[in-house]
Amino acid sequence: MMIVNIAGILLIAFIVWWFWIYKNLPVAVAGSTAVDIVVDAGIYSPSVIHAEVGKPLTLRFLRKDGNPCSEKVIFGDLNVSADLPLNIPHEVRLTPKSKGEFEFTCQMAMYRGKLIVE
Ligand SMILES: [Cu+2]
Repeated sequence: MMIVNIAGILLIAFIVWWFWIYKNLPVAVAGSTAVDIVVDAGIYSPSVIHAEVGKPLTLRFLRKDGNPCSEKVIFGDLNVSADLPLNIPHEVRLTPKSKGEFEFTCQMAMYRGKLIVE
């Protein structure tokens, strides 16, 4: 009984870590060079990108996940989407027009990333 409880607590701790801590850790700052983002195992890495208003940025997605759902990356609020080929880097260029936080996701929003424009 005790072992079951401990296993349950460990499982909960793992889920919390996975969804709230680990997924939000990697951060990149967009500058004059492209930001490389790996799409694999349910995570955009890095998943938080900082950018500046009015400055063009290039996000270079490398999709390693064969799941067809991950082949699209959608920036809903920015009206930008792209098809990501498998294992071939694909560049998405955009220029944020306003400050704010803009989410980008795969088709079913299992993959989630955030563009923070300052
Ligand atoms: Cu998906």
